[in-house]
Amino acid sequence: MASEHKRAAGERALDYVKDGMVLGLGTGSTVYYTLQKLGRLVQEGLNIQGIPTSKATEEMARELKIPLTDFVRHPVLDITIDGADAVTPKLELIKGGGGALLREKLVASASKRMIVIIDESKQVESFDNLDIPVEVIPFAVETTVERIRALGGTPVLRERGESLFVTDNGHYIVDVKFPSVVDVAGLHDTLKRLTGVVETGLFPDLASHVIVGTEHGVRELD
Ligand code: ABF
Repeated sequence: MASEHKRAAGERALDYVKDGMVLGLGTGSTVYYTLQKLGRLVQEGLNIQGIPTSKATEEMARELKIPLTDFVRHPVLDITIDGADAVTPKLELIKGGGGALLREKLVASASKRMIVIIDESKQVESFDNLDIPVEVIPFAVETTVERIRALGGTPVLRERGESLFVTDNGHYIVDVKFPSVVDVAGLHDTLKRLTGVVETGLFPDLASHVIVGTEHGVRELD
C-alpha cells in the first residue's frame, strides 16, 4: 500500500538526523510521516530545530511541538528532508505538485544535504510529458503563459476549485508538459530566464540521497 511505503521512507530519513541539527522540513504526504515521528523523537529529548517549507508544514510542526528557527539565526541548514513528484536515476527531481516549490528550493539550496523521500511510483526514466510546475507572477500571467508555450511546452494555469491556485508567496502555478526533456538543467535555466517566471519545480542537482519505500522494504539511492 502506497501510504505504508511513504511511511517507511519518511521515517527512515530520520536515521540521518543527529542531536543539534537544523533541519529543512519539507511538505507533502510523505513528509507527514517524517514530521509525526520527529515530533515523537523531540518529545523524547531529541534536540533539533526546523525551518518549514510551507505554511502547512509550519502549522503541523507547531502542533507537534517541533522547535522552529529561521534563516537569520541559521543561514545554513544540516539536512532538508522533502518529498518529490518525480525522480530520475540521476536524482533529478520535479517538485511543486503541492505548490510549495519556491520555499522548498530556498530551503534545500541552503542545506548541506537534501534527502528525498518517495514511494516507487515517483521513479521515472525521464520528465517527458510530465507536469513541471512553474511559479509565476500573477501580473501579466497570460503573457508569461504564452512565453512558456513558445518554448514548445503545453502550459496550464493551476486551479483550485473555481479560482486559480495561489502559492504561499502570492504567486500562480503553471503546470507545463514538454514532449521531450533531454537537458533538465538547461530547461530550468531557459524557463527561469523568462520575465514573469519566479522559479521552476525542476531540481536538477539538489538531491544528495533518495529513500524509496517499496513493497520489499526501503531502497536508498545516491
Ligand atoms: C512536496 O510534496 C512537493 O514538492 C511534492 O509535490 C510533494 C511530494 O509528494 P507526496 O505528497 O507524495 O510526498 O514536497
